[in-house]
Amino acid sequence: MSKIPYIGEVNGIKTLFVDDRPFFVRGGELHNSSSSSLEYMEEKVWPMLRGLNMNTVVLPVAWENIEPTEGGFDFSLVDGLLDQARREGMKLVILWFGLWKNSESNYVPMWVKRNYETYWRAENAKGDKLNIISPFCKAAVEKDALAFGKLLEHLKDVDSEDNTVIFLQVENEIGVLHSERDFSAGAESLFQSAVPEDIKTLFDGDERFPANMDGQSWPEVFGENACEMFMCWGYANAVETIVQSGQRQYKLPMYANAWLEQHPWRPGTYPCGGPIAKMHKIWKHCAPSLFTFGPDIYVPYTADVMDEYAAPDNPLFVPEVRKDPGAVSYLLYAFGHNNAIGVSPFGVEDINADPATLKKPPFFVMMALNIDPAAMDCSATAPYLSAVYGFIREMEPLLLEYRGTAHMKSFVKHNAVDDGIMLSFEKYDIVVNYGRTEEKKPVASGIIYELAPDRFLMTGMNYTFTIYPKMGDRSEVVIGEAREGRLEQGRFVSGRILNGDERMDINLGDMPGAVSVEVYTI
Ligand code: N0T
Repeated sequence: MSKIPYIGEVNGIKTLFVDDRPFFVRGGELHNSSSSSLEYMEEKVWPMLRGLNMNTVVLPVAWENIEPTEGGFDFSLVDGLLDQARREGMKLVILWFGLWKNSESNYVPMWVKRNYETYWRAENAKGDKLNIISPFCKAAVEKDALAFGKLLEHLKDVDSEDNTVIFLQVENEIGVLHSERDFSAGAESLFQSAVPEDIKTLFDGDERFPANMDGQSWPEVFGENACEMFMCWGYANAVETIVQSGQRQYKLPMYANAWLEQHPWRPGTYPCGGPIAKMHKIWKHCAPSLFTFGPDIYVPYTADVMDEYAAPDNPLFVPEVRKDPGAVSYLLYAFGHNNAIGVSPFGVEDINADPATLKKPPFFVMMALNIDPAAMDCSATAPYLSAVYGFIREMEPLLLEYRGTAHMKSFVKHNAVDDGIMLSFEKYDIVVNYGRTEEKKPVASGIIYELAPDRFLMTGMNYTFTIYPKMGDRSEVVIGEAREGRLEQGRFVSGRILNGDERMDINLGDMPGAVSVEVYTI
């Protein structure tokens, strides 16, 4: 048996290890229904993924796929997906669509759907049943946990030699939609009961809440935050039960993903109770077996979300992000700035598909997300995604060596009016000038390595740069030698020496590239 994938550290930075070596996930997530059919995968998915320089496919395995009748487990679909992935040389991140998928309970088996008395639903304030099994329904959580345990037991049997599955997502975009919380009788009695000791201790000293919480209920203690905190507590406890059941069988790393807190910003308009950034404290406390909470990013302020979710105790994994050419730039930034475990554009099989066959996202979704429809167009993405993923692969040794040091700095153009950044290094300051944002092109982004005080490696796309002395230093900085080139397993392979006219106009173009620069002062 080879070593099971795990989250370890390199230079103090949380890193995924597969086969005991650091592994950067260059992923893509499939549409929800693709992996429910092996034939569909063969015809419409795998051929579309070739040539993109991906190393990982993120795909759903649903409870209804593996336990069609109660206690009757069938892993033929899972086995088929594993075989196909191995043949394609891809790793898998499995999305466990159990009790909850985008809030609702649509992926539970029919025998669970029909038995709404045992597996009771959450309710809105008016007492209408929602299509969401309540996280406070112990019977349902136990059944999900049992099925998930069986899945992990099976993976241990069939995959512990190959490590095809590198980690799993548990449920999908959890939380109550269309209601600010679960008002069912089962939830209500807990909501009105005293806040549990551990939660009181967790928020001890938080000035938003009363100093003495003894014997007080959720609304008494947490006021207008009560609904969301209460639902987080309910969901996170349920998820921890499910995760533990799986990890008892086979201890693969696991995470949960979040539908962001976004327009129109009220809990219930986005799923209430999910692991959004401001709820990480309670989620981390109640679901400590998860290694991270990943953001699903469709909003235009992509880099801000990455920055918000990346934290020392929350290594960045982006399970879903837009896949237009502009968004490709953020993938480089995620590794360069946020030390990401991995990234994964959503619906990645569309990238190589005939654009005429693709469904457009509904207009109201685009409106709600404040996204220009052009920004969702992925018809021009393939060459850029392929190049950026190839580039990241060849950069891995540099990332591993320089991450966490002051000798590596990464940037991305945050929005159309963002025109650059000044980066401070030991002997020089470098001003990066971002290129214009153009439709169907990557936006400016890059990583600059300070290889020695006088030597820099500029990588990325769509920018120019000026190297200045430190403020107050009156010397003149001159580029002594500039070379264009490419990266190969962490080494710079030189192409032309850029002198003469070319030296006056050094820039990084639309495709990710590398320029090495040595300066001197006069
Ligand atoms: C995502 C994806 C998939 C009115 C949507 C995004 C995926 C799920 N949800 O294509 O269904 O499985 O995780 C939610 C963002 C919606 C904003 C709508 C505003």
